[in-house]
Amino acid sequence: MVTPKDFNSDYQNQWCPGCGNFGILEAMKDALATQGIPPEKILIISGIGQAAKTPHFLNCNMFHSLHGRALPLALGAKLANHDLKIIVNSGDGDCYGEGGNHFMHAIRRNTDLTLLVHNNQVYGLTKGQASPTSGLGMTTSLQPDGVISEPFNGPAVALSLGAGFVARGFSGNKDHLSRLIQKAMDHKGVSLIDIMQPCVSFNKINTFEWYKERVYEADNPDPENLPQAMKLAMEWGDAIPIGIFYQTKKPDFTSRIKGLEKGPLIFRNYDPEKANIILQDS
Ligand SMILES: Cc1ncc(C[n+]2csc(CCOP(=O)(O)OP(=O)(O)O)c2C)c(N)n1
Ligand code: SF4
Ligand SMILES: [Mg+2]
Repeated sequence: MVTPKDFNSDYQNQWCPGCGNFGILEAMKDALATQGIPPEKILIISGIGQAAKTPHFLNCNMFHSLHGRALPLALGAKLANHDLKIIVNSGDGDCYGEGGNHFMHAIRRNTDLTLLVHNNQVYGLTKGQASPTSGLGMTTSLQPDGVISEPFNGPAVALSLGAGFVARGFSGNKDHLSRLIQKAMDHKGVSLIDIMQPCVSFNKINTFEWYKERVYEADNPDPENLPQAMKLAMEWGDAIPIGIFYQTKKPDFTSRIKGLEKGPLIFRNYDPEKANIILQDS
């Protein structure tokens, strides 16, 4: 039997006390243990940022990569071994800003992975500058007159790009988030959970209290109804829905590749002579 404790790691955690990332970490341990997936069967990949430190604090295979570059690495790992369960932990800056291009193409390709975006609406690691999701008018050390650009809505963009699973979660509701993560991991193809994650040090607007007054649970009763999903994704302000906004089945990237039908590449024999022939011909 796998328990949440099996995922405890020895790395020293230096997130600020009270950070919303702790709720996400606990929800992940709970989800992985409830699913009974042993640590060695999971690969967690991240970019750079506070969110991207998450894999250090989980005892399983991990790759802490470059800013915005977790998704292409995940695609490479999936091509090498499409039996792996892959989770990507990314921040709002990492995924929607620096890695925005990869976000778009991971959805278009429908790479089979679960993408957890820790959305604290700031660049936490670099001390609180505005991120793509910061609200209009929010002041920061770098935006003393307030943010002047419209915030990026990850779930709405994912829906418009044809993502097969789109959800929003809240790090202050661990049980609900654990359920979302499990559903996302069961989904074949890319699954996005945009997680509202208070940054207690640098975001004094979108705090736990702010969210608790607004968040309500609302799965889309007809999960393939795209207009209804878009309505939920766009709802923001006095009331903010959390839940599964959209889910539909479609072939994932590796299942469309004929050469992978015989099983994962890592279990095949590597013949350097054949590779040399291709290299010489090219
Ligand atoms: C190519 C590159 N550009 C910029 C940085 C500096 N940098 C490190 S983390 C970060 C922002 C992280 O913000 P986010 O992804 O929202 O993560 P958070 O720390 O808020 O969890 C930036 C700009 C970097 N490390 N590499
Ligand atoms: S700076 Fe913000 S996101 Fe980073 S650990 Fe502290 S509270 Fe968490
Ligand atoms: Mg952030």
